[in-house]
Amino acid sequence: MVTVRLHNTTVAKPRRRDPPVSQRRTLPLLLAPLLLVVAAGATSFAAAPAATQRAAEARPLGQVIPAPASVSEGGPSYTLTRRTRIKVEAGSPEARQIGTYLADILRPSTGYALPVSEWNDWDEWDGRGGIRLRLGSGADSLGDEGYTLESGQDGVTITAPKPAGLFHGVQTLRQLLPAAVEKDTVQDGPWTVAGGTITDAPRYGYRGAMLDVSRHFFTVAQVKRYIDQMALYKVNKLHLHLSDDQGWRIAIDSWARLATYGGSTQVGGGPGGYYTKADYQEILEYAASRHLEVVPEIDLPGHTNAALASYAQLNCNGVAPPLYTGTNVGFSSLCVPKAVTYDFVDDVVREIAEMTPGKYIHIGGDEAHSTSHDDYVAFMDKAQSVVGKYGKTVMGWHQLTGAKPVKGAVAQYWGLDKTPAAEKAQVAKAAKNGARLVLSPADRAYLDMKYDKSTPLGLSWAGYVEVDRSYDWNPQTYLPGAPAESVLGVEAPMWSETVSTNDHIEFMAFPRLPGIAEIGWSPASTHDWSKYKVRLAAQGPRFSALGIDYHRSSKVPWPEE
Ligand code: NGO
Repeated sequence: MVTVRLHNTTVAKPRRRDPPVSQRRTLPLLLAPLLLVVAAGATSFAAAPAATQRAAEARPLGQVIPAPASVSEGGPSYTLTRRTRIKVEAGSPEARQIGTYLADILRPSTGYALPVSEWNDWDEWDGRGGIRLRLGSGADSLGDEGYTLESGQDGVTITAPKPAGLFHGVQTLRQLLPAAVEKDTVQDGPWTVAGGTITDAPRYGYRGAMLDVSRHFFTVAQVKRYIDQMALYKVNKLHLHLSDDQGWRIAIDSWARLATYGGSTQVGGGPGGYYTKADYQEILEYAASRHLEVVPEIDLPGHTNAALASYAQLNCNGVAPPLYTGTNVGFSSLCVPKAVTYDFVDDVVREIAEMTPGKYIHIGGDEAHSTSHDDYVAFMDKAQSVVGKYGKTVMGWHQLTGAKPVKGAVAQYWGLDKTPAAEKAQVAKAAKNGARLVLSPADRAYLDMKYDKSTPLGLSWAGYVEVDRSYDWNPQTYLPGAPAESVLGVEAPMWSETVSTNDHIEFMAFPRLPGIAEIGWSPASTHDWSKYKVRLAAQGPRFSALGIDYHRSSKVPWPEE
């Protein structure tokens, strides 16, 4: 692993011993067959592909992903110069942190000093131009994550009720500047932002991406790199799948062997790894600095071979199975009748709850094929009450709706379009009874599915998921009968049976992740594949400038690079 400075943070860049995935033509990964039993007022944006844009021409204000809620273009543009300064709301450490984050992105490519300083007398602006990050001032209706961005002759002003809104506004500003602004060496300008106003706020509060760090372990630096990529598209939840049959990835003091032994391998037999509590803290802090909440998952009662291998007493027969490095699912289960099982669950949930500031703890609950239905229901009852006891909100895969979800529990739907109506109805019924939903339909939102049959990585049990298919669905109407208000949002899971490097993550996530992010953020009225694909195409040079090895899907009119 080599490290590079990216946006003032040391992050990992995959070492390119192999050619990037986008240049591979064959199928390099021969996996054991995966045995899965699937229970399973906006404007229109006339975007010009980047290659056809003249350098001096500012990109249209609406050429952003996710599409802003409302755009009003017009008036003079603003061009950054070496005199540009960044002024942030006085007295807000968070606003200052966001100003510094923005400066760290802009300085290497523009070569400008871009000093960051505090300001509080916004009516007495000194007229020298600049970027202003303002908190409050009448924008309260925009909620926790909304913002306005006003661009004119003397600068760009982002105003938000809360710091998260400022941060999202900064992502919009990044995308309004030429793609070369993302590079880490000095580039030619001009750095011009078109004139006008954007008023923006998200459709859903939950816009997630999941990383399976169990099937293959990813280092803190690798996770940080993905966090930075998520933040660019206003994703605000990082779901970490921290345990599975192949590896336990988080240190638990009271059950130390979970990590030291249970985390010692991965799919294919590599060395695996785990996060110490300090590592996990580092991920939490980094995510928080990008205004993302971490949702930790301990998958129970199935998908637990790594735990069962670490402690013999967790097995009904008292015998620890060997560690597992294949890709089958559904063969492991905690011992539901044993009391020690609940000591284990209590200790694990307590230690994770103590470390995690976010409100959710995800307890899995998928593919418990080695647990009887009655045992499953009994187990999920107890596990949910432990999550509640430690003050967190239960999240689980949607099989939880086949047990007794506690009030306010969040069920994560991972079925398919063709999942039997009865199963969808069970989820919708739970939603009518107060469960809330996060939608991750596997044949739409799973980033580990192949794009098409020639994709060199990924699985295909849910079918091929091309870029248009992953974008073209509506969370509000997706599950018939589920009340609209039960839908908290969407999440794009990245399972890692075939994914083991940042290059792999990036090839599978880009360009599908920005589409899921847009479904979560943008008003339904902006949803239009024919327009979206043009905006997506314009992101290609930005992906490249960031070193993201993306899939140049033939569905998207990418510019020449
Ligand atoms: C399923 C399964 C996971 C696999 C994944 C692969 C869920 C919720 N359980 O999704 O164990 O890794 O598919 O796509």
